[in-house]
Amino acid sequence: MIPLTPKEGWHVLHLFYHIDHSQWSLFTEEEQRQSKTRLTELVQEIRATPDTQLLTFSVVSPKADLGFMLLTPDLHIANSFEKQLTLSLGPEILTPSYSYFSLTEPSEYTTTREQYITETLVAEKKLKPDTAEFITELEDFDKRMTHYRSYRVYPQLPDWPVVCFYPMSKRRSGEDNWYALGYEARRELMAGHARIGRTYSGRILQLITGSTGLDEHEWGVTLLARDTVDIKAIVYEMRFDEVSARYAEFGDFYIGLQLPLDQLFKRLCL
Ligand code: 76R
Repeated sequence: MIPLTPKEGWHVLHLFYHIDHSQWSLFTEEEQRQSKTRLTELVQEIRATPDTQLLTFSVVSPKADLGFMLLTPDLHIANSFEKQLTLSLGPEILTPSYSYFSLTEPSEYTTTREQYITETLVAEKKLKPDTAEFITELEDFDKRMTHYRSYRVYPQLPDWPVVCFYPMSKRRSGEDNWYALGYEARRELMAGHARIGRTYSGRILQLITGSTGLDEHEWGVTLLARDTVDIKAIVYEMRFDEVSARYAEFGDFYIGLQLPLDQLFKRLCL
C-alpha cells in the first residue's frame, strides 16, 4: 500500500461513540475480558506507531460515551485504526455518534520576522537595530516561532484531563463574509484573536486543525485544560472578539475527560 501522507502535517480523526450496554450484557465475563484486552492491545499498537498519538476519553453528558482523538501521518493507517477501534469491543458494542476529520496545518497569519521587526521591535518597543536588546528580543522571537510553527503542524498533546472539541467555520453572509476580506484585514483581525489567546498560555492548549473540503466545517478546535473554568472563560472571551463575534459559526461542543484505559473501562461501566 502506497502511504497517503500529507506534504505537511498529520491527519486527525476525532471519534465519538455510544456504548450498547444491552449487547455488552449478553457477553460472558470471559468475553468481556477478551474484548477489553483487544481494545487495550489495539491502543498500545496505535501508540507504538511512529508519529502517532491517541487520546482516549470519557465523554461528559450523553452526547456520546467514549471518545478518541487520533493523530497520524498516513491516512491509510488512520482509516485502518479507525475501523479497528470501532470493532474493538466486538460487533455492535460501539456505535459512532459523531466524528470529525481534519489535518494539522500551519497558521496563515503567523507573524513574520519582518513584521515583528517593523511592527513590534521598532514601532512599538522603539528599539534600534543592532543594539544588544534588539538582537536578544529577535533571537527570542526566532526561538519561540520555530517551536510554535512545529507545534502547530506536529503537536505533542499532553494528558491534561479536560478535552473540549468543536468544529467551526468563518461566516460567508452579506457584509460578514470572511472570504471577501483582504489578507491584511484578516491578519489584523487574527492578531486581536491571538492576543486574547496568549493570555491563556499555560492554562489552555489549543490545536486548530483545518478541514475545508474534508468535513462539514472549516476547522476543528481542540482545547485541552486542567480546569473547565478556563475552557468556559476562553470561549466566552473570544465571543466578544470581532473574529468570533462577527465571523464565527460553531458546531456542537463535546467535553471529554482523558483517562487511562483501566479507569476508562470502569468509568464506562464495562
Ligand atoms: O500564529 C498563530 O497560530 C498564533 C495566532 C493564532 C491563529 C492564526 C491563534 C492563536 N489562533 C489562530 C487561528 Mn486561535 N482559536 C480558535 C478558537 O471559540 C472561538 O471563538 C474560537 C475557537 C479558540 C478558543 C482559539 C484559541 N484560531 C485560528 C483559526 C484559523 C483561522 C483562519 O485561518 O482563518 C481558528 C478557527 C481559531 C479558533 N487561538 C490562538 C487560541 C489561542 C489560545 C491562541 C494563542 C496560542 C498561543 O499563542 O499559544
